[in-house]
Amino acid sequence: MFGKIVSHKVRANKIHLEFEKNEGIIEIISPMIVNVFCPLKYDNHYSRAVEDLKIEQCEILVEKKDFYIEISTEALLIKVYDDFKVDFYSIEGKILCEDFREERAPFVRRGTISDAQDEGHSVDIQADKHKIEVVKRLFGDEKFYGLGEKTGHLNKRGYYYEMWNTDDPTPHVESHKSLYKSIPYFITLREDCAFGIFFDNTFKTYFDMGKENSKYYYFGADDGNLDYYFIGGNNVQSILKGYTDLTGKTPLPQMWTLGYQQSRWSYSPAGRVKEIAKSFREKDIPCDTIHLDIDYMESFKVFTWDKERFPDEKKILNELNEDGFKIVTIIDPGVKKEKNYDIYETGLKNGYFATDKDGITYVNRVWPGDSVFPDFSKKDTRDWWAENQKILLDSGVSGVWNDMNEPASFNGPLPDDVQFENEGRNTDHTEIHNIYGHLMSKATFEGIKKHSGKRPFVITRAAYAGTQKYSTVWTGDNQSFWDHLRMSIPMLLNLGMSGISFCGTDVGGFSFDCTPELLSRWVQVGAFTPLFRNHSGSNTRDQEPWAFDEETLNINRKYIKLRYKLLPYLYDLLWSGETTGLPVMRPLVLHYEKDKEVYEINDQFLFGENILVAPILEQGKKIRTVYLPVGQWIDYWTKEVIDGGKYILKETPLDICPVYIKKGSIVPNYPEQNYVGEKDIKELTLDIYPGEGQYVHYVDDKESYNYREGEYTLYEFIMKNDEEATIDINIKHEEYKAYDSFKVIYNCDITKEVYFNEEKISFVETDNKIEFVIPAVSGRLIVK
Ligand code: MIG
Repeated sequence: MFGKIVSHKVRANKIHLEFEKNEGIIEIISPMIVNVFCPLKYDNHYSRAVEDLKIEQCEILVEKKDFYIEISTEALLIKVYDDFKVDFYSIEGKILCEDFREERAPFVRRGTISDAQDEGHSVDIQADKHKIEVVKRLFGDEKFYGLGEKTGHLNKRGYYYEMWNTDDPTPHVESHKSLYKSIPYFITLREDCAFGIFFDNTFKTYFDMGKENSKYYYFGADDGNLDYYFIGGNNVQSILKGYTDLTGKTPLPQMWTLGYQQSRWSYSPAGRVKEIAKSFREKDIPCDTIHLDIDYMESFKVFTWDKERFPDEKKILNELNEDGFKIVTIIDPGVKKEKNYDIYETGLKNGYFATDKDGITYVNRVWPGDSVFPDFSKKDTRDWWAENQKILLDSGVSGVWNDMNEPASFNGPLPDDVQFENEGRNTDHTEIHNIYGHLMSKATFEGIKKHSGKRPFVITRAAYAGTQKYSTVWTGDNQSFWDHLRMSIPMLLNLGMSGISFCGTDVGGFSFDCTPELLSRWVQVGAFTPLFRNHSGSNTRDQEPWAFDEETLNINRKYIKLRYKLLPYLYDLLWSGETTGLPVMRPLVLHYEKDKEVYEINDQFLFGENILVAPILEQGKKIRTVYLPVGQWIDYWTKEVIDGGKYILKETPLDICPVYIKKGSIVPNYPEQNYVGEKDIKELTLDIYPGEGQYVHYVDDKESYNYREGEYTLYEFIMKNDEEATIDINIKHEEYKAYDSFKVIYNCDITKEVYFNEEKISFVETDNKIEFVIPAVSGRLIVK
């Protein structure tokens, strides 16, 4: 495809290579990040994921050697050979990533496919050669993480996936090569080194992570440019930072979006929505949000209300808002083809819809019947769609849920030849498919931002790399299966490893009937997932926290209340994630990458750095092993201090989800509330697990962008634990009126005296802990 290197030129941060048959460019983005590019289709990246490519000026050395061109930054050494083979080394000379020089050689496969298929078996077939293909050598010590929303386990090594946004209602199992989202990015962890590869190509892409043969792995595409980023780093965390520096960070959301959310297909009519709201308050279960699925619309026409079911939507939404409920409405991309329906007419008049190859508006069937599809690849269409969000906001809607945006239709994916404007580079569906939902969420985000001034809440089903900037995601139509609860953990963890911090699954499962036990265990996981929404499909039996029996209700209440208690901690995680790119839900490997024991843990995760969750994912299970990494951990329920670096056994009656707090943690807690903002919280509880540790707590108005102008307050806590324990409290930034006092829960019962700024503080002693109150000012706390 390339042939021999003919010449090379250095232009600023780019090394242009001329090969016999093609050209290639190595672009140094930063000392750690390198782009490998060949303009097979376009002369430039025209990326939909990397919207603001920042080049870090750095020293680059380029030298021609006998058989290759050597490029070095202060962190990486890159060797480019004939045929555009590129090898990456650390600056110390350790080989990190090497192009495979031989031909692909699949493991042996025998028998005839057609016989098996005739009998109805689904069979894996041998993947062809792809138009674009980069094959890398497997050294044998690789673990792969990321690739967005895939079925299977945490480590993707040994499996094959495709990136082609897919709405497949059959139960998601390991043979699904693609689901709703396409995030062509993965992290490779090897012994003593790690790196990321982001293949920024929106066509259908292919990722074989060593399935075809254990000597190599590859990624390929049907079309587009050869355009991938090699992201080096000292550890997995810094790679995630590098990737999100490119594609964007999950922004801090409004705090209410982190509360509990209740959904169903569909709460309708208005009276039913009111009934649901009332039940939450009556049954003493906190809840912030109720979702309206497709039946609130008139004939499924987007941006309309069914006037029979919701005769006065403004009035009812206003009443719900006053009771502390936010309303989120679903919006699909398909616009009903109907004369005099103004969304359709306006779109048609302005050429906002995708067309067939003859330029005629393309029509397919979705919920509204014959529908047309906005061309979100075009800025004018996005601006128009953004304006339409105002219609919802004016009705009192607080967030928008984008569904069916793979895009899906009742006849499967749109045909390949549907035409899109693509900002002047006219193209067809094969290029736009994987970014359709991404661009729809971008439009939705921008509209809500413009018209509300607040941090938008958008939920999308389809996504591409970088969607985290605009939207939270849910993992689509799972089923009320234990298998799906189990699989949700690695799926969400890998979404987090792919930059999407704010994600969740339908708690309780979407299709099929949930059981009381499954809902009880699922809500225990949900309490620790960033998006905490119970949703279920049409015709499945009721799945609200109270739908079954007293025991299930109590368990739901217990864990939803725990979630509300932890809200300030969760909010801190999202705030810090804006800088670090680290997700809320983390595989243990993100913090303990030197510990081989954690590489394949599929059934435990960290909720931020300080809280380890080891949920029950099997029916009837009343005891489980938990791996505690090195250090000391405190059982959240019993307060027992346990040495880590080993497996322990934990008994798990139905109301216990094993949770451990790292020694040296300070966990901020809120008092009980029915919904975010119900109380003006003037006293923050600090749940302290004595030891060495630091914590930063962030406070702002919970909804606006004023924090970006500096309107926030930061408390820093530095805890030392020598003879006597000291906690230094420093207010690092104070431009938002936060707390008057801290209520300290100090989880240690051998205390004799407490001093704050040298003043003696009285405390009460309860089992295993003491409690006292101090003013929320800078100072030194001493516990003897
Ligand atoms: O064809 O709007 O994944 O959450 O409830 C089904 C109805 C369309 C699929 C979504 C699901 C939603 C449902 N939707």
